Amino acid sequence: PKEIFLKNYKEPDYFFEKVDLNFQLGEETTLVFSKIFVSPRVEGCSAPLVLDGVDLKLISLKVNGEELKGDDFHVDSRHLTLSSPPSGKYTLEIVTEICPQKNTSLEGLYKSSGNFCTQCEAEGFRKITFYQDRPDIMAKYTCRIEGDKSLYPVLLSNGNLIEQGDLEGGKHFAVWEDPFVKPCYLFALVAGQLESRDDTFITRSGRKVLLRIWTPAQDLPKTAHAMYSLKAAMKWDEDVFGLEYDLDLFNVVAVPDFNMGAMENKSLNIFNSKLVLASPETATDADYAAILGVIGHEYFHNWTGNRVTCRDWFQLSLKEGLTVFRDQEFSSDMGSRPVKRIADVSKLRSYQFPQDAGPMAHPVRPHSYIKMDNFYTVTVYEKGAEVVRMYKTLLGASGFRKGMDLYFKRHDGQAVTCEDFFAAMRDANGADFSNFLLWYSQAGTPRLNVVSNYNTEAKTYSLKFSQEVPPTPGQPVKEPMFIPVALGLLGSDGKDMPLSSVYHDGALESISNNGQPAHTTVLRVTKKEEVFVFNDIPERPVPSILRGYSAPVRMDSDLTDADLYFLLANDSDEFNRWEAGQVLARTLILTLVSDYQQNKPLVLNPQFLNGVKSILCDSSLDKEFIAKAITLPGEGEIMDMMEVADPDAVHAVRSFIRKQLAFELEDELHNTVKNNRSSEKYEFDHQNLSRRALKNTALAYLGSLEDAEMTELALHEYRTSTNLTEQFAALVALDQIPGKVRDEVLADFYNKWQHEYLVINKWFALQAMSNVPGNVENVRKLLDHPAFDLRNPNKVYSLIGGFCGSPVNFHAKDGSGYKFLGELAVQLDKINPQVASRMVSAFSRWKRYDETRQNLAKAQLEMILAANGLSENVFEIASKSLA
Ligand code: HT7
Ligand code: ZN
Repeated sequence: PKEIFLKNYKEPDYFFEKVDLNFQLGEETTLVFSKIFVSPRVEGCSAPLVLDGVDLKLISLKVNGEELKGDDFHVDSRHLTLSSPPSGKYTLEIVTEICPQKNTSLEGLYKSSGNFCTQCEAEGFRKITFYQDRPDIMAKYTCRIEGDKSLYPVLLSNGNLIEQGDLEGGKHFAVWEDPFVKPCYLFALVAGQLESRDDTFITRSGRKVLLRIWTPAQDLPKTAHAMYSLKAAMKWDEDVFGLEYDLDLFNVVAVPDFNMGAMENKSLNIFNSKLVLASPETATDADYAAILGVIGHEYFHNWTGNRVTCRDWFQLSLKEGLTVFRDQEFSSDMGSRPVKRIADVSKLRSYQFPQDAGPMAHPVRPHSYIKMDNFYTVTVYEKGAEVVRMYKTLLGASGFRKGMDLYFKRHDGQAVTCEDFFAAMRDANGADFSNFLLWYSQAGTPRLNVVSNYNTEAKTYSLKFSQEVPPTPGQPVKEPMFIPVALGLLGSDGKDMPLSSVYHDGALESISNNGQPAHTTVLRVTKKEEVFVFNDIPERPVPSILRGYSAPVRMDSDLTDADLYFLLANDSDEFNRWEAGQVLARTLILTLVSDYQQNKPLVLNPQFLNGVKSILCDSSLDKEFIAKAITLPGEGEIMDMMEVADPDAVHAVRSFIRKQLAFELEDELHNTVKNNRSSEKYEFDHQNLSRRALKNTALAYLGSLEDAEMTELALHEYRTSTNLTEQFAALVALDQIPGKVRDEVLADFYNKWQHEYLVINKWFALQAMSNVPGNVENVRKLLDHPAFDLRNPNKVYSLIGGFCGSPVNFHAKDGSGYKFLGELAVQLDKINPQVASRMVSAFSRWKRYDETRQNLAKAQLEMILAANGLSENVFEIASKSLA
């Protein structure tokens, strides 16, 4: 397979100004007619025109209306080449035949539950017709769709509907015109039996926009929350960024078969139905929150991605990092900002940090790829969002807004690069960002070390920062990064000290907040080693460093346990309050893991117990915050910090701590469950979801006690709950207690929800993630369950993905978990390479484990690589993992 490099980017020789598409949808095959208006970038260009095309049958090819003869062009399995196209402007007319019914890869045009739909990002358009399938080719499109009227009563594409009517033979047609230029990855077509929930939104300039959410008729009642989310997102983007929607119609379609979460096609967003459909009985609070965030995310792409797009796929974070940042901010404003920040940072630590430390580590802007689909990663998305967040931390909200305004002013309608975004932020603010661009090019999570010193006589407090960026594949040596460190200093009264000046780099810098001393300041750490000295500090403070997690780094400091307990109790920055508890928990778990490995008895530190108790019982705190603060760091996060990851020891220790906490705090936890039961009808608002979050966290702790009383309590919650959030939490609590009750309740849940496929996916995931010894056999049986289907990505992610995410059974020492994944990956690759490669990623950190596990995982990767007809997707992940 061919590797593609950023450094080899070349502007296209030809632009496409306009594209007219015509689809004749059929039951066996579909015909695609395309008419492209080509113009050379440089007058007189005589370079060959190379079009991408995969799995296409060429029926006819005309240039300026004349059919081309065989020796005027060349077709192979990937390209159609015109070796000497006309000079100047010309039209190209291409007819291709495709088979959407046989397309199980779910890219290009395919069928999902009887309906036609498309997925063109990143390189799916080449499976529809021959085209320059690259994002810097921006054209205006029209799309005519013809199909059977009874089978496909609804025909949708991008832009405005300009014509529709009936045809002979029970067929009908629709013509859509998109007035905005777009790259082909934003093209979309949907045809099928769908109904819509309609609403309107009046933009701030007074335009009326019709909003339509399309699903099969029976699911329409479950689209209310998605519609609410869409309207909230439209309003938020106007309020916060001054960005208004630009067409009179916005369509959202929910489909059950989709490789990712959703797709921002211009004015025709296509969604995985799990991110649209919700009712209190069939979706949890987490689902409601995900719908809010992803509906927002796709809508926000209309400006950050569609109006201004990426020059090439290496720039993916330009649109994804920025849009994730925007959806994070949206969700923060709609709920609790600190809790959202905690959730986002936890995700970064659990998934992105391990990726940044493994064989697939790549910069936010990768240097090369074999298959672009493999680079829709937590690094590009989540770390990319952290990079955008750092601009805001450095510039403040108004400076950031100025930068965004300039970005749109300069680049509307263009395909641009990460440097263009950087330049807009810099120029709009006259800012000095020194080496900030390294965040785009250097992979690896920087390590930041902080040493403090208080000088009692001089009343100065110094912080010495040193940083190191670890080597990653292809990047053995790194330069120091620009790390914004948001910082506050707490006095012994627990309050923030006023900060007026800091001595740094031979100069005294004043710290002011509109003329007043500040309580938080942002230090610019740019060198390998650097000292900041604060003056007029009356007593030794406790520093609150990296407030709000101001940079995506791993930080070590000389804070003592006493300092951390002090921060846990007093920090005005809620993120750092939570963080202090997490640092204490991580240290505790790692200490006990070492005891466990040496067969020493495990003992819970009483100070830690008291810390958890005081948080649990502090009625002044937000309940959702309490739920987060009493939750221990995940097993993956802990393993990521170990020299040699030991899944059994980490699981045993984490379970021990949970059980001890539950035992010691049984009364408090019991009261928490009792006092937070639902009495009224389900509402997805902060007060109610916080209450449910705390209740469910307490119930999960109690479930770990595995005794009859707790089983009874969880059963009671299971039976009396009126919403899935609480019912499923009760099921999770019961799932921890092996035995008859667990089996009965799992069967009951299936019987109750068997007609709700999204709920059944949760049932698959729960069983897949179970720590019951030898669970691989149960998972194998579930593969044959009538509700399971290897062709449906959601089911694969639930069952196979769920299993691979469970440290105990996936990493079973007998290799049974690895064997299971190896076999399935090969099978799945024949159906859907994108999904298969995502599953194979579970092997990528195999070198982190002991020798026995390493050998077993390596053998599976080698077996996968030796498989016949392996896709490029899986090849890239498996070969890079082995390297
Ligand atoms: N921009 C969308 C990316 C996407 C995608 C990429 C590869 C293969 C399938 C895909 N489906 C959607 C989603 C987003 O980030 O908004
Ligand atoms: Zn996106």
